[in-house]
Amino acid sequence: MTFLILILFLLSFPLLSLSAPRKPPPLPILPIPSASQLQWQLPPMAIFFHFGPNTFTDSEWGSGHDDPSVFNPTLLDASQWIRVAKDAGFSRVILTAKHHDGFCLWPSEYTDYSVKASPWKNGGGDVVAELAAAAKESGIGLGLYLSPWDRHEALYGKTVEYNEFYMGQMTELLTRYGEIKEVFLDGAKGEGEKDMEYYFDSWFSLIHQLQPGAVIFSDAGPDTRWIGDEAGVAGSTCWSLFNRSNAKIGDTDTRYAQGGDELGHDWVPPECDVSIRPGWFWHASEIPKSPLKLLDIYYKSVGRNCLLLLNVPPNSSGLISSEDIEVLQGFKELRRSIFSNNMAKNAIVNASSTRGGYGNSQFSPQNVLGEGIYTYWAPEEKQSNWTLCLDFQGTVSFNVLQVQEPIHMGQRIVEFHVEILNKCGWKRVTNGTTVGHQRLLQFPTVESRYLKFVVDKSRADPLICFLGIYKDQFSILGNIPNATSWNYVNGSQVLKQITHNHSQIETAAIQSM
Ligand code: FUL
Repeated sequence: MTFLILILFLLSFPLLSLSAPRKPPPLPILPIPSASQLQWQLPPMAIFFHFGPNTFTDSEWGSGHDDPSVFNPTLLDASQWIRVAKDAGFSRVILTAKHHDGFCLWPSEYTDYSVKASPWKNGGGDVVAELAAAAKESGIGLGLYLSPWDRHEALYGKTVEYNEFYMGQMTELLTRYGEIKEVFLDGAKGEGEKDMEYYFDSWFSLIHQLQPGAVIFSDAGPDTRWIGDEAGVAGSTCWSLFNRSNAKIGDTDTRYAQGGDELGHDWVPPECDVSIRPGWFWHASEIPKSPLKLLDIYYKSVGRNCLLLLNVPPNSSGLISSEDIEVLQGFKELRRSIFSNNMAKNAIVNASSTRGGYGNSQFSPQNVLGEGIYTYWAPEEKQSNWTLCLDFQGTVSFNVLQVQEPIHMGQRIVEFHVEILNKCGWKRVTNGTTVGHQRLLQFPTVESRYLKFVVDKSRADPLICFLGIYKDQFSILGNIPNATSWNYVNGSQVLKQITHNHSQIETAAIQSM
C-alpha cells in the first residue's frame, strides 16, 4: 500500500509541474525601441549612394551653380546598384536625392535645378523612381537623403519660405516612391553660409505622418543618431540610450554621440556612416579601401551596437565601379569565412540561475545558441551572480566572441568579462562595457573547452539572446591601417600573406589591388 502511494506521489509530479502557471517574461527596462526602430536595427548594414553633379565635376560640396548639363550618366542602371548591394549582403540603400548643391535627382516641381534640366534622358529621367523600382523588385529597403543646406535655392536663408520649400520637396519624395525606410537629415553646413532656422519638429511630424515606418536620422535622432565621425567607428562603450535634449543638430558633441548615455531617457540607436573611398562622391583618382579595412570597420560599428551605412558611390557612367564591387565581394567573403562557423553552436550551456527555475525552457541558458532576439536566457530575480558557462564538448581555438541582448526588452548590460579554463584554472580573456544589439569582441587566439561569460554590472536583470565564438584568421589585432588610399594596397597584401589556405579570399584580395 505504501509502495502504491509512493508511485502515485511520484507520478503526480509532472502533472503538478504542467499545471504550474507559466513564469511571464521580466518587465522591459525603458527606454525601448519603437516597432520601426526595431525593424531598422535588426539587419546590420545599409549602402549609401552619393550621386549628383559632384560625380561629374570631381567635387564633394558643389557650389550649387554648376550647369545642370554636367549631369549625364549615360549608362545609369539602378538595378545594377541594387544587385551590388544585395549580392554583398546589404538589405537597405540610401540615396542622396538632393545634396548640398541643391540639385534634385527627381523632377521636383519646386525647382528647375534637377534632372529635368539635364541632358540625361533628355530631361525625362528620375533617378529616385528608377532606384525605388529596382529596390522594390529585389526586396531591398529604400532610404532618402534630402540635404537641409541648399546652396542653389534662392529661398535659402528666408526661414519661413525655405521651410515651406523643404517640406514641399520632402512631401514629393515621401508620396511618390512607395515605402521609404529611412530619411537621412544631414546637419552639415559650410562656414559663413546664410543663417536660418530649420523647423525640425515640423519636418519630423511630416515624415512620420507620410511614412510611419520610416526612421529619421540626424545628429539628434529622433529615431537614429549620427555616431559623430565619418570613419564608421563607434565608442567601445555604446548605448542606444541617449538624451535628445543634450544634442543639437549641426553641432555634435562627438564623445556623447559615440558613447550614448547610460542614463538617457530616449532610445536613439547609432548609425555609422563611412565611405568605401576617401570621398563621398566618385572621383576617377580615388580607390576603395581594402576588404580587410572594411572588416575592421565592421567590428567597430556593427560589433559595437551600430548600423553600418557604407557609402559606395556610383561613377559618372551611372554604374558602381568594378573595383568597388570586388572589394565588397572580398568583404563579404571575409565575413562568411569567419562568421559561418560558430564553434559554440553545439555547446552545453549552464547558467548561475534561470528565471522560473532550472528546468524552465522558456528562459533556458541553451537559448543563447539560437538565432533571433525573441528567445533568450534570463536569470532568476535578485541574483548577484550572472554567469553563463559554455562547454564546447572539445577544445576549440577562437579569437572573436559575439554576444547579443534582446533589445526589445531594453539595453541592460553595463560591464562584463569573459574567462576560459586552461591548465592553470580560469583565466580572463577580455572584458568590456555595453552589449546592445550586437557586440563583437576580438582578442588574441585562445584554446579551451570551457568559457564563462560573466555580467559584472547591469541596469536590470541581464538578458542574453545570442553567444557565438569564431576564428578570424585575417585581422591582425591593433595593426589595421587607417583609411588612406595606400592602405588599400597594404591591406590587401596583409590579407594575401595570411590567407594561403583560403584561395577564394586571396583571389578577391588580389583582384581588388
Ligand atoms: C556630410 C556631408 O557634408 C557630406 O558631403 C556627406 O554627405 C556626409 C554623409 O555628410 O555631413
